[in-house]
Amino acid sequence: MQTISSSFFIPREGDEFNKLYKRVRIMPLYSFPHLKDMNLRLKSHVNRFFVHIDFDAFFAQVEQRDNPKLRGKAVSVGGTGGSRGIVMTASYEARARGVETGMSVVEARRLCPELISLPCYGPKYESIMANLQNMLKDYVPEECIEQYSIDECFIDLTPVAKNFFEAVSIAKNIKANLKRLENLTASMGISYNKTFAKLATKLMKPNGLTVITRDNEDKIHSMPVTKLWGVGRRNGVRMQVNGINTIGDLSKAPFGLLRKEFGINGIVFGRLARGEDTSEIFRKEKKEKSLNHFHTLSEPLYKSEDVKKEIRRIGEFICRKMRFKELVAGYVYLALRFEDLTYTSGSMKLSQYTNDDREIYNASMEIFRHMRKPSMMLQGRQFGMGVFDLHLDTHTVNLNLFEKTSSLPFTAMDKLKAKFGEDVIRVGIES
Ligand code: TTP
Ligand code: MG
Ligand code: MG
Repeated sequence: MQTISSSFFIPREGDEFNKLYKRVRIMPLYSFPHLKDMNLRLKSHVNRFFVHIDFDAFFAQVEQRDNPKLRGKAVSVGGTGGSRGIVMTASYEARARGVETGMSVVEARRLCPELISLPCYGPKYESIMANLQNMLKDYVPEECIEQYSIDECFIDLTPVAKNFFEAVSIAKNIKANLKRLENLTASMGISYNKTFAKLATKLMKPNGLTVITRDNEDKIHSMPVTKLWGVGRRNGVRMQVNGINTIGDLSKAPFGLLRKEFGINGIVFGRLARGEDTSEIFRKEKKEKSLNHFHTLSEPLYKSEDVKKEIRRIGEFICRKMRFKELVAGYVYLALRFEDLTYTSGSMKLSQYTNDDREIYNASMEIFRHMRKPSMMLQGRQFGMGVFDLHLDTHTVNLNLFEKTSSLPFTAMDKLKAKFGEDVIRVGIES
């Protein structure tokens, strides 16, 4: 996939602002490991290597990068660029003056009169994370990368690192590459589980890199318990009442007490504090793992020509469904049931995730070439076609806009089809 520099985006202000503001995802995609995410059967959870990356003063750092006049100054992002609004983040210079996330810009100005308040430009920040995700694919398979929030991700280095020494050298390489690619700094935490990696990142900011092994866990244990993900302010207060102030205290608390006070979450908190987070990389996938369409043919098929037409018709229908749901597929399959109820089918891995009519058609025709064909003597009675290994299309949608090869105007066609029916317009697939 092509990588575009995020500085490509030109900030827009005024009326556009509200729209852009809404596009920034503030909530994490995923909160914290649940009991169901823990692989409780995993016996050895110590020989794993996770890296957590979190950009430093993310939105503010990006704005300072793109406008040299803002460097070294107290800058906040959020609000309308004037005095209204809330501080989403502040540069380290502004933080030194007491400006914090969540303050109103008015309040922040009171603490720091020279504060420069800037509007937030969501698509730019999102594209930086997309570029980082893309870059990480040079280090590990995609399944080992988890985007956790707009400025954070986890990487499971277990398949590529034999020990902490190797994990650290890969992490350093990623850091240097990120600086080169985006000219931004991020802090990193490395540990044998995701929870400790995430906590480790907080230990050294900005531009830090902290390694937590079994031998220096006391660094994590001395952190306040409220730093643990999932322990909010309310839980934090209840823990303090029970004498649990640090993560170390939590790691020593009896499970009976934790269960009584916090229910099943208490057990999870206890395990996380003990370094027993056995959760894996979590990938955001849509529930629908497949989309398919089967139907009994009104007229039995026997000519390859007719099968071809059917493939095209159903393929377009499935692709339109995928585009509507913003999904892309990794596999396509085809099935044909004959009059004698025997059955032939085949599937194929697509060369890249797609919802493009032409690619699905070409792949399906390739499958068909290897399938048993209907004939006059044994006609096809039921036709089925489907796609699976579905993923959300976010990256492709954003980045394809900048690719040189023009894509077909599928969205416009989809609208026409929805209005006038499937046959109104057809792509010249067999070019
Ligand atoms: P954070 O990683 O929490 O903060 P940060 O990157 O600004 O600073 P740090 O160096 O401490 O990591 O959040 C990432 C971005 O998300 C942040 O730049 C602004 C945005 N954000 C919000 O819009 N609202 C919020 O409540 C928080 C916490 C962050
Ligand atoms: Mg950050
Ligand atoms: Mg963050």
